[in-house]
Amino acid sequence: MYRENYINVLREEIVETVANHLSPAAVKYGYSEMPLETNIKWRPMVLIIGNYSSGKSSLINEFLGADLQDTGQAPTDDSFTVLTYDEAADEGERIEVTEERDGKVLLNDPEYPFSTLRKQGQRFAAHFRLKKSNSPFLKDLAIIDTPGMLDSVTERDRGYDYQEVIGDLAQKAGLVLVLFDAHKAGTIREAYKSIRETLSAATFEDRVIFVLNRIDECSSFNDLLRVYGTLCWNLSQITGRKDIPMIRLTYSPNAAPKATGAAAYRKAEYLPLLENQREDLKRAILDTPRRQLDHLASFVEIQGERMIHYMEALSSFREQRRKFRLKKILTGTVASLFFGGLAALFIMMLGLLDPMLLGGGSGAAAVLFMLFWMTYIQKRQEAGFLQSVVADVDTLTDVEDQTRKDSWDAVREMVRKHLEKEKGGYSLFDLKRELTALRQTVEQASQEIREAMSEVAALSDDEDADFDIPILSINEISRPVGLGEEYYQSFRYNV
Ligand SMILES: Nc1nc2c(ncn2[C@@H]2O[C@H](COP(=O)(O)OP(=O)(O)OP(=O)(O)O)[C@@H](O)[C@H]2O)c(=O)[nH]1
Ligand SMILES: [Mg+2]
Repeated sequence: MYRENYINVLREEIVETVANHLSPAAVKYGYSEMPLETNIKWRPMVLIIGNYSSGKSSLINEFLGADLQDTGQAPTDDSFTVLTYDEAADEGERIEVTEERDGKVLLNDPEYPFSTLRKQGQRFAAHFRLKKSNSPFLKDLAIIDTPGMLDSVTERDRGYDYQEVIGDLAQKAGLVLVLFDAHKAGTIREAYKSIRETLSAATFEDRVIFVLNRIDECSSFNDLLRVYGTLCWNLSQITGRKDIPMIRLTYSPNAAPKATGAAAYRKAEYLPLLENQREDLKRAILDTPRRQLDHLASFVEIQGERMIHYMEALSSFREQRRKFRLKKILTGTVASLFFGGLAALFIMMLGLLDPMLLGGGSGAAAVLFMLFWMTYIQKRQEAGFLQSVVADVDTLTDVEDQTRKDSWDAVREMVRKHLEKEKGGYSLFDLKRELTALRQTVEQASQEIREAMSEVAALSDDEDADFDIPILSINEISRPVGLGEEYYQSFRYNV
């Protein structure tokens, strides 16, 4: 219990760190439209995807200990269902659905992390819902049951972008189970592609578990081996890799028809050997909160690194523009002086040699020219400068190693779009100050999170202790919204 609580508190603290120390600058400088914690603020989630009738809902019911999800032959359920724990419900009662919420509430209530799916529209909202239950399995995690995958032609009729929804949910999830049934493995290709594209390569292996389900339907052990072999081959085709990911083999005893006679005897020979696979799978699912912590720790490091790179590029743009401006002002001044000289010459040629007239005339000409230079010529040159930087944003940064290259790849387009839209209209002074603060925050937070994580690894379940002390001291430093001077000072003197 202690370990679970520690994990929960640590998760909340990491989310708080992101919300207080990363999000304000992320939103202010257009690094992210939504606060960065939108995707990670809720409970750890397990996303279950797979072909239709691959037994997703049956397996979920098996784990939850009651038939909370509809199951059936042929495509049964075309909705995304979030199953979560009802803190208010009585645990001793029969396991059941205690409350339901529809998609609109889920997409609009800031308590939930699904606002990013609003853009999928009405049809999606109508196929999205939440069920609360008193199943103890859900105490520290939520499960998302998904509509079965169909072939790609039928997918287009859904009225929302199915692949995009899967990709979005996979990003929020701490664990993704990809289910296959013995008969069809091919239709998984597109969903696989979308999760491969949205999940970072660093966490992909740790985040996805492949499951061959309904193995009780194989007619013999040999048949199971054949099915397994086919799935491995299909997976290597889909993933484009020679090494096969680990595949768990399981089935849902409650969904499997009770076989009798010779068939039962045949099945009995291999099924008992594989019972432990379902237990392993269950353990892996229950370990999602701990896995999620790993993701959150790398989330802070990766997002921090990228944000720093992003803000460095914006800062570099303003530095370059300042140099460009100075150069142009200098050129303008020289040109104005020259123009003033020309005016003096012209006045002299007219035979007007009064020194007051000469001085006044040439001075006025110089000032007028300078005004013209500043308001027209220089403006145009600056627009040209902005365009040339936007066309080649790589000039804004050095990518000296692979880590920098990766973070630059992730933010390059964002930098370009931001410059194009905002045209550098932000205060360089504020930006630099916030960048310094961000560097310190990311360094301190990463270190504290790593330390707390090794404490989690060392904790055993039955340890009993009090821990109302905040785990991450970085959260003691409060930050007023808008990252004003006050914040900066308090940060400086506290760290
Ligand atoms: N023999 C056997 N049948 C199963 C197993 N799991 C599910 N079934 C049956 O397969 C059918 C489909 O199961 P569901 O759990 O509805 O599958 P699903 O993946 O949720 O399907 P959709 O929601 O329609 O995509 C049902 O009739 C189940 O009873 C299993 O492990 N063994
Ligand atoms: Mg289902």
